[in-house]
Amino acid sequence: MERTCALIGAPVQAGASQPGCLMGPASLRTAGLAAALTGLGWTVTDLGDLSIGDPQPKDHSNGAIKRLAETSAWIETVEKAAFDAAERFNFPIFLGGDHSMSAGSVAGLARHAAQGDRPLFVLWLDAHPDLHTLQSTESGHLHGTSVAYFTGRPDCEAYPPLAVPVPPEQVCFMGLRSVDDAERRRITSDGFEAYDMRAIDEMGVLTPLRAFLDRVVAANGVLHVSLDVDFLDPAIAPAVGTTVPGGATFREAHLIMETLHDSGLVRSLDLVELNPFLDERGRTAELMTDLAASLFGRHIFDRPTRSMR
Ligand code: NNH
Ligand code: MN
Ligand code: MN
Ligand code: MN
Repeated sequence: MERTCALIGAPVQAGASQPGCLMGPASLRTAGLAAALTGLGWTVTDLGDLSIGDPQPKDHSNGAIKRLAETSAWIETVEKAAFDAAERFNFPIFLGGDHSMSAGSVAGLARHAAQGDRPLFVLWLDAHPDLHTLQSTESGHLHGTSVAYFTGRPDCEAYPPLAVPVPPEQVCFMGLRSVDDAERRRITSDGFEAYDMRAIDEMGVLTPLRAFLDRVVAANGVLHVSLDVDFLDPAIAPAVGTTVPGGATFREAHLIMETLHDSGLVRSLDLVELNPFLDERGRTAELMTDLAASLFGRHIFDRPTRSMR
């Protein structure tokens, strides 16, 4: 199999509660992401950073919303870049940037997967489900709206039109521990697969992950992974504006990545919400890089894999 990987920087911070994610792509590059993947046998092409022009201001009836025009422009730009990268490379990695960029990456990847008649599944590793619409967000921070957008929920019409929505049943949340009321209602009513931190405490990460991967295989799907820094416990990953105590441990996160690698199902990755201004001597950037390396096949010992494909 050809192993070509593209790095695409999306220095977007308009959707976050505080500035700093702008520096995320640079920090991940500094941590040695490209070299780590090259060392694992991948041909890595760094496509540099995307940018948007100066968008026209956009008003919205929800007065809480912050920086709608910029976020919208980023979604449109990242959507196109994701579609193109999936066309040209086996494995695009999107370097954030706040999580609003995943509204664009997932939308573009879903459009590409549909062209090949494959359903796109999404593993959303995050303390938050990011399921607010433009009506329901109270904070107005638009990084909390990505999943609502790419699953095609109403009340996201101020964003760019969505070509191919991802059905909620094809989305799996792991690591949830900060869920707003409107989001909780949608998770139960819309058929998302959702594992909160209590579920991980009780079962570990493998049982839920394998249940989801079995569904991806059964549907002949392709899988996208969206990794928000705040999925991880703040004790090991301090570089994020929205730390929530009680997150995934170092080994839980690596075991997820190792298992995803063995599955052979993953075709793309977002590394998002890294705020290098809040990091400690680059440790969060290094951890995110090491987690990506595990997803790309770095391992301790060889072992017979529970091969899925
Ligand atoms: N649900 C909150 C909001 O909408 C928090 C979202 N923040 C995130 N999401 N970091 O991953 O404001
Ligand atoms: Mn193609
Ligand atoms: Mn998020
Ligand atoms: Mn989050």
